[in-house]
Amino acid sequence: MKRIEIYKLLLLTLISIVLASCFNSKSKEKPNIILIYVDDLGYGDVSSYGATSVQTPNVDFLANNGLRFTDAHCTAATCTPSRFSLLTGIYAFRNNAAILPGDAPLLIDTAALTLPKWLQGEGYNTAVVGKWHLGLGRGTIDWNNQITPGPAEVGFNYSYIVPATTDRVPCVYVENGKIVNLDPADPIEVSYKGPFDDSPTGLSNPELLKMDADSQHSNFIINGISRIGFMKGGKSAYWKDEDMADVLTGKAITFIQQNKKKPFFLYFALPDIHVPRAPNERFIGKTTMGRRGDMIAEMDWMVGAIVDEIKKQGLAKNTLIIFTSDNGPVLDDGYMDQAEKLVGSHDPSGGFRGGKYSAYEAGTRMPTITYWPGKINSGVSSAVISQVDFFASLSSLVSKNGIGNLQNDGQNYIDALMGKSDIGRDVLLEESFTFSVRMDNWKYIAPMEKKTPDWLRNKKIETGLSQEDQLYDLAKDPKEQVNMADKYPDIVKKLKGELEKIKITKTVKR
Ligand code: NG6
Ligand code: CA
Repeated sequence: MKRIEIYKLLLLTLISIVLASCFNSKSKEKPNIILIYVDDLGYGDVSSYGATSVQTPNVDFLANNGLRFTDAHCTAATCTPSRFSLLTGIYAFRNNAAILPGDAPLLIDTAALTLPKWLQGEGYNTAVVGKWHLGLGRGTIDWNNQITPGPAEVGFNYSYIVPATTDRVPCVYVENGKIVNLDPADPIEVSYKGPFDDSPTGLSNPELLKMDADSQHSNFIINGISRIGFMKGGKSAYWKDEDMADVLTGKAITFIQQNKKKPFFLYFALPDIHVPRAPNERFIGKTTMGRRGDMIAEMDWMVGAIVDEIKKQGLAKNTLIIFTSDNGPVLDDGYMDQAEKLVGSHDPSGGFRGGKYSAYEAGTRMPTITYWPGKINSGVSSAVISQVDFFASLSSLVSKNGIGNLQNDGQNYIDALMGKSDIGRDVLLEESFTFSVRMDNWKYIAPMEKKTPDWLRNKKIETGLSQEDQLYDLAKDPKEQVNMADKYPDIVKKLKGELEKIKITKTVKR
């Protein structure tokens, strides 16, 4: 072979090596995404958002070194609807999503394209660890066999879940569709209709309880805590509430370790700080606010453990972490855990009105932080963000065309999430037991059409529900005190029109 031909050959080989390595590193460059989704954490519940009665150094680390949002929202003031929208990019009302009992069927259509399913198509390994609360199975669930459909059919390669919430049966973990540690000789049954036998309940045997509860939460007792609903069997599989933070954080860390070589999506859905509040003893007394404050300290530890693991594995530069919550804060949510008595000067709603279940701002305005060293500069953003946009936004981060022309309610605000733009939503929908719509400085709360449920009426919370139109000027009146609906009928009409536009949007194409 002539020397010139040898050079040509060498050059060609070199070019193909360079091209191949570019291609490979490109797929490796897809960022890992960790979504830390806290339960019932209010805008004012962490120190980086103004709390002083509790310190949250790990959340504050993300806030100080990432982007802290001041006007970011979950889609609804309760859990199931927010989680539905987060994973599907569709408003919860289109699917009648409401708080689910623990034996409800899977709420998400298994044919629907979801955020985790779409990421799987992009080469991601996906996991949900923690609270699910989106239903399981179809119709009657056989808890003793493979429970399906569930997270796997929604797009998660791995799942280790609390099926509903920690105040609802069944109080067992489900890993990849199977109840963990279930003894086949002691099969498990679940009912929300009535007791199976004369096992003690919170009502019949209050002396067995670690904390008293209201009548809804006074059914079957597990680990000294009465729950909503009844169970039979499955004793070896019962969870211990005080160990839950360790168990779930451990599962999340194992998933990270096992997937460090390929892009992954971890939806870490913390059961903290939802009731029943039973933190690990390491956190008891960490605050002066009793169990609710101590749960915040536990939640902060969980966040720190994940961030430390990411650093330890050398993944920080290639991992986007999003920290946020599913609905606003609540003090008394059914258990006598002294949250109201011990709250002191702490304001869980961070200066806004309302909280969990409420149409007022604190129902959906969430502490929200994006953290990605080297890619996101530290700072504060006032962009109006909704979690319904996470699917479209994250998809455009992962691939140039994102989810393309998939028609759902979400829009692409990746530039806002990355701190490249301050432009967020023009129109923001907030779901509660009614609808609120925000545009410019105005917030419109639609009259409550249905009857307010009794349990909600009996609570000491500001629901924001009224038979009248409500209009607030958030620029002058961020605490929503003065209803301006009579003074500005044209603005009411305009925002009502925006709400109608959202409502009549055509059903979603997959
Ligand atoms: C309510 C429960 C409350 C909590 C909530 C769900 C009663 C009286 N209240 O119905 O304790 O479980 O549902 O919370 O039963 S969420 O964060 O999952 O939406
Ligand atoms: Ca919640």
